[in-house]
Amino acid sequence: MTNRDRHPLTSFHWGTYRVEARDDEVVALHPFEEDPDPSPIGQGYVGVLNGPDRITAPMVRKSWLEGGPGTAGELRGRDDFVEVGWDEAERLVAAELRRVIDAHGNESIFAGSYGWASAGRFHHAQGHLKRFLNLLGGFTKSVNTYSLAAGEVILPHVLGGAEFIYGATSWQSIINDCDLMVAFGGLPLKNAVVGQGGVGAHRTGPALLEAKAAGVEFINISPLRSDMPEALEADWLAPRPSTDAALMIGLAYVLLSEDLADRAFLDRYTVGFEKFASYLTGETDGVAKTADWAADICELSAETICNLARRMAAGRTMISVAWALTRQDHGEQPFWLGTVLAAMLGQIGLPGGGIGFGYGATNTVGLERASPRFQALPQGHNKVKTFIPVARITDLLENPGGSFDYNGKTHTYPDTRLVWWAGGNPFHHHQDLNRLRRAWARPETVIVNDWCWNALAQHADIVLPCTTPLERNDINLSPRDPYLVMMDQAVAPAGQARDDYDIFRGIAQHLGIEEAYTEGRDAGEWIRWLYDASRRSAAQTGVELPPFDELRAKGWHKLAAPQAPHVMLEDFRADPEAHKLRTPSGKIEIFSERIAGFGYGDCSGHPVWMEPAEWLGHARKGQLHLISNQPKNKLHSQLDRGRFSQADRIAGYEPALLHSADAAARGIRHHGIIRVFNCRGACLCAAVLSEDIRRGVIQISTGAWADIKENTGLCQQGNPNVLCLDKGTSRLGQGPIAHSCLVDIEPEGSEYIPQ
Ligand SMILES: Nc1nc2c(c(=O)[nH]1)N[C@H]1C(S)=C(S)[C@@H](COP(=O)(O)OP(=O)(O)OC[C@H]3O[C@@H](n4cnc5c(=O)[nH]c(N)nc54)[C@H](O)[C@@H]3O)O[C@H]1N2
Ligand SMILES: Nc1nc2c(c(=O)[nH]1)N[C@H]1C(S)=C(S)[C@@H](COP(=O)(O)OP(=O)(O)OC[C@H]3O[C@@H](n4cnc5c(=O)[nH]c(N)nc54)[C@H](O)[C@@H]3O)O[C@H]1N2
Ligand SMILES: [Mo]
Repeated sequence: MTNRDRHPLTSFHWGTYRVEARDDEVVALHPFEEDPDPSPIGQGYVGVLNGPDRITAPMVRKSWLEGGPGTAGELRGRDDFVEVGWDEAERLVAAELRRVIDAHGNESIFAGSYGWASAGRFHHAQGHLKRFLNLLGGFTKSVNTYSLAAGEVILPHVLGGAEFIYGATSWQSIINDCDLMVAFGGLPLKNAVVGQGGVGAHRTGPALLEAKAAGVEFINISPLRSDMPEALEADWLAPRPSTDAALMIGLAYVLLSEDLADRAFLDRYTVGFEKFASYLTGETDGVAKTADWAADICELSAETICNLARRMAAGRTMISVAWALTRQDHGEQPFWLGTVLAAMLGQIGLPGGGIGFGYGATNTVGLERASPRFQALPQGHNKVKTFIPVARITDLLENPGGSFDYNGKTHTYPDTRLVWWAGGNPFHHHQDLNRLRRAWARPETVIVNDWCWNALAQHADIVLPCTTPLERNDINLSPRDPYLVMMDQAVAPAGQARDDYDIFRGIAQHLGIEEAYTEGRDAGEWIRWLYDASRRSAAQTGVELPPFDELRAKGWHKLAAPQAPHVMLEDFRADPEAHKLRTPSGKIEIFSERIAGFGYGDCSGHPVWMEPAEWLGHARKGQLHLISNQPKNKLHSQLDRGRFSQADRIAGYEPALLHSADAAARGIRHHGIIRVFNCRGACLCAAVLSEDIRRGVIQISTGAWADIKENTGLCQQGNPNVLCLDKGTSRLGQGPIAHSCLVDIEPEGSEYIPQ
């Protein structure tokens, strides 16, 4: 064992590291020796734990403290904070919970609290928040994710479950048997560094190189060339953003008209193809969805579309549809259409072929691994039935008593009095932040657990400072990763920061529910309890885990990979009667009677092309399509102020990538400061000129900490969510549509007026 191997291990969503600390300061994070392709993102922790953005004591917003709940909500984000002791903070929170529950009921507490928090099985912020509030009678929750809400809602209708997202055919199967990988939204390695719950060893980068070496060819369909690693020598097709549905329909038309569709597969394994075929040929609406029709919409040539369809039919083809394509208007359609295309090719359930949802979106998709069931912290029971689709947060706050549609039913927004967020950052993740900010003024109380002064903490009334994974013991026990890692505390907590568990325990004491909340265990005892229970349940599925003390001594354990490469829907293909899908027909639903029965104009019985709310097809002169994709140098907004993320800033500004010709037309120079704006807001960025982005598109990564304090609607920091549209994908999925957004740009300080 070298000196380095003696440093304690810890896991983050972006990798596992050995942490070198001196005098309670983290000085370096060394890659885990098992990781062939480590990520540098972890370096962002060096220097921030005791830095200027750390929250070191419980804080209460001044007006709220002086005037009580409901005072001057419009000052949130601009008010001063007053430091209080833990005891006072606990008493204030306990009393406010009592008041709100007694006067307005539990449904007036919104604790949907979406977000990625940190890796670690026990110290999962949302898990504790929910367990705690359930003991008090519950709260209004949120359903689905920002990642792919529309996908999570459509797939059960089409394939009978959302588990296919993480149940993709393995990389090894692609390496062995695939000829062509067609990736709508690319295979961005920048995203594959991340895996929710923690990553032991990075697999996607090496797997792609193995596939290339084995002769797999790649097609990158994306506005960005960089969405496919250069080494894959992919063909790059750059359709207009938010038009992949039209492109897929054009491809389907070519397969149908050139008799390339596998009729035997469609007959045996799917329902409703004939109805979709009538739409393709124009029998239903008088418009044939030919390659020329698609070419007009997505601005690829008809020849390109025909050739792609023929190439897909010529060998074993894996279609990948990025999660990003669900985060656009009508985001249900690309997952549905990708499935229809794969069904027409007749390759679903064959090694190396068919469809995968979001290869490259995380390290998890395609990873060879066993999936034992691990024990989670018991959450108790939420008696409250009200919920929101996760991205309807602003609607909830604006519209108490209002109704919304979701997946076939109509529901009502409760009257929210108290918002509690732990482990997520809506001032990062939500669209149209200026609108969110106005709605955010309405609740009487906002409580936030976080460790740093990001825009969310600044917009709270009561701020409860928590620890980071480096300041506590935990265990990385993710069913989506083969590595189990003991996460050992590396440094003492900064200031008065506490584990979320202890934050809730303290408040529970004031409410007389401490024993019910802790069940008499401290954090260490809970971690052992979680592990022992996981070990027992893994053993039931034939997976042997080492005893806790053995794991602790070694630091990590790797689960054996399954022997045969996993092929999604292999069973169904082998015997569709014995392995019926959980759809109403038991088959793949190209036409869904159930969805048709909902009567939604924006999601009908079979997949179709619909114009997005914002796209280049109806842009005003000068407008560009904004792609606000995931940042390569961090996870969402986490560690934005860290040195790794800040190193990519240009004179302090967030980079915005645009085509050199688009820049020249507007008098914008490389690294010039630009104002990016639309009717919803504006932000400042530094222009980066390139030929590797489609013309008419501008790209700004998400993640910059919103700085919208001054009520001007302008974010100095370059957070694209001041620009993005806040609207549901459809009445079915109600997912976020961040990627369907038009903007104008101008050199900062110019008088340029858009026409
Ligand atoms: N425009 C645009 N917007 C997007 C997207 C996009 O593509 N474009 N993508 C969307 C997607 S896919 C997602 S998943 C969301 C992500 O949105 P979020 O998951 O909300 O973003 P994070 O920055 O990861 O927020 C996690 C927060 O938890 C805090 N935290 C970390 N560890 C702990 C802990 O132990 N305890 C507590 N209490 N807090 C902790 C962090 O400091 C941070 O504030 O963003 C969405 N927003
Ligand atoms: N480094 C890093 N990795 C991450 C994350 C992170 O914050 N940082 N976040 C993680 C999370 S929570 C998630 S959900 C996943 C998300 O994974 P994805 O959803 O795949 O992420 P994005 O980066 O938004 O989008 C991928 C690419 O799709 C392309 N794209 C956007 N719109 C269109 C379109 O209309 N058509 C086509 N053809 N292409 C389009 C964009 O160029 C973009 O780069 O990433 C995960 N991985
Ligand atoms: Mo996500």
